[in-house]
Amino acid sequence: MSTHEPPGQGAITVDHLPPDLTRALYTHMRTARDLDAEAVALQRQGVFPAYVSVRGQEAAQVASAAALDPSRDFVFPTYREMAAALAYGVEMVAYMATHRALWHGGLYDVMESRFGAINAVVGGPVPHAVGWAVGERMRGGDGVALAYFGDGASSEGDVHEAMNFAGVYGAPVVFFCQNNRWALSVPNERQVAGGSVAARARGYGMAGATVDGNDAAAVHGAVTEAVARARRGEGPTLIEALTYRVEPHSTSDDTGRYRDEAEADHWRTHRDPVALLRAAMLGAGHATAEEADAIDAAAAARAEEIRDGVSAAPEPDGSELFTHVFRETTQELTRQRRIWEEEVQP
Ligand SMILES: Cc1ncc(C[n+]2csc(CCOP(=O)(O)OP(=O)(O)O)c2C)c(N)n1
Ligand SMILES: [Mg+2]
Repeated sequence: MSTHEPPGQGAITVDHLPPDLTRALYTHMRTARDLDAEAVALQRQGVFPAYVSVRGQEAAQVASAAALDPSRDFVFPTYREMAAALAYGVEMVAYMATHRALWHGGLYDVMESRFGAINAVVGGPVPHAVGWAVGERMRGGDGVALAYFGDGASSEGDVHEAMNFAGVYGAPVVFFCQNNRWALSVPNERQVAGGSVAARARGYGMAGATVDGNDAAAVHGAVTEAVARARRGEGPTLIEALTYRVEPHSTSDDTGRYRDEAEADHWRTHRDPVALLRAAMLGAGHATAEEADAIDAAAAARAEEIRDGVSAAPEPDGSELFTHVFRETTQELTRQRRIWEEEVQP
């Protein structure tokens, strides 16, 4: 079995989830789906220099972030965690401003939102999460760190070191791998030796689990359990959520050069996490079709509002380029600033 045959090819169930939680997950996933489409359009219109789509990964991101407590936990994201940011309560105009490259690392407050800066270093958020978690324990707090990373990141040295360190110190971390089958143009079979990221947990002395990443209820259950374990002081967990990147790696990528689009179509048609959750929610009687339609309409309206907010955000003053590089500026930087003032500034 390939790592990408999900455990249940058919429907998912939310019978065991509280109705309000089911509706909240659906609302965030639906909003993320619409905002993602708006973001791709903004890139095409030249408002964003580039964008990385989360389409198809909404269940993995929303259900994992929703299992945390934003008042005491801390999230360490990659560049592809828009749906997690939304579900975690990050201010979304400020978050999306990062993709407009408006300011160093975006405009949202990392410390207040407890959602780290968007990190484009593959594997980079993982050691950061472990460092924070060890610090949190030394401080006597009961917060838990969640590190997002991809299947490609799982082969980075940083990730190995971070996991081993967390295992040795029993750090309160949830390592959440979104295995979306592709690391840019490299498929799992050329990236993940042994075929399973989750299986490596044993070697690091921690709990490991594989979960259907397109099943919001399954993801929420697995992360809730891992968070509770970490909070009890019983150490880290490695969760591998099997999902699929249905869009290109980024708006600059051309999937025609390396994959058969029939594979992506299969996931789009049969494993769409938003459609799966909607059907399960209606099937469980957690919402009526009219209520689901109302959520859809509200989600589209919110996505448009965020889009308009980020499009209208003012350009920063270009001189800020030089402001936060060094506490005391260097001669070279002063020279560059003078050239910028003379030649570039309108
Ligand atoms: C340390 C480092 N090496 C290489 C890159 C270039 N790069 C950007 S994204 C990417 C693929 C990452 O794949 P994965 O971890 O599976 O995440 P996904 O993009 O699928 O979400 C690579 C190689 C980088 N940004 N950082
Ligand atoms: Mg990947």
